[in-house]
Amino acid sequence: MSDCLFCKISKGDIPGDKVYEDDNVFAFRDINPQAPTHILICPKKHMSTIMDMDSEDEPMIGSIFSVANTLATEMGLEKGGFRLVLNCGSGAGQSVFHVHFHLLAGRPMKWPPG
Ligand code: IU
Repeated sequence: MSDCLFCKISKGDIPGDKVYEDDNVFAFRDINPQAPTHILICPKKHMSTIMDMDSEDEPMIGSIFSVANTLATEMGLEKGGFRLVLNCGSGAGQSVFHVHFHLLAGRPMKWPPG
């Protein structure tokens, strides 16, 4: 989508600190980190929220979990634990309307989230 910030980061039209990219998924460091490690893992396909998903998107969403696994392994996050979070809708805290998972690690996490 032409006016989507994360689509522009995906295409390299605006800078992002990318840590992973393949044909379907990209990941970059959050500009306003909420933990020592805070990465956003996104599909390249533009979807505003997961409510835009259909069944053909299931493999791609599965790939996002594989990417989280790969990054957590590479970055040594498993021992301390990490959180994978998706906000759906402004009421849940979503502010950028391109589907993304937050990978957060490096500090104690509380439950429930605020
Ligand atoms: P949210 O779940 O939609 O609230 O998450 C959006 C995230 O995108 C949030 O953590 C922002 O700090 C982050 N972000 C970014 O990394 N780069 C940007 O240019 C903008 C937002 I705008």
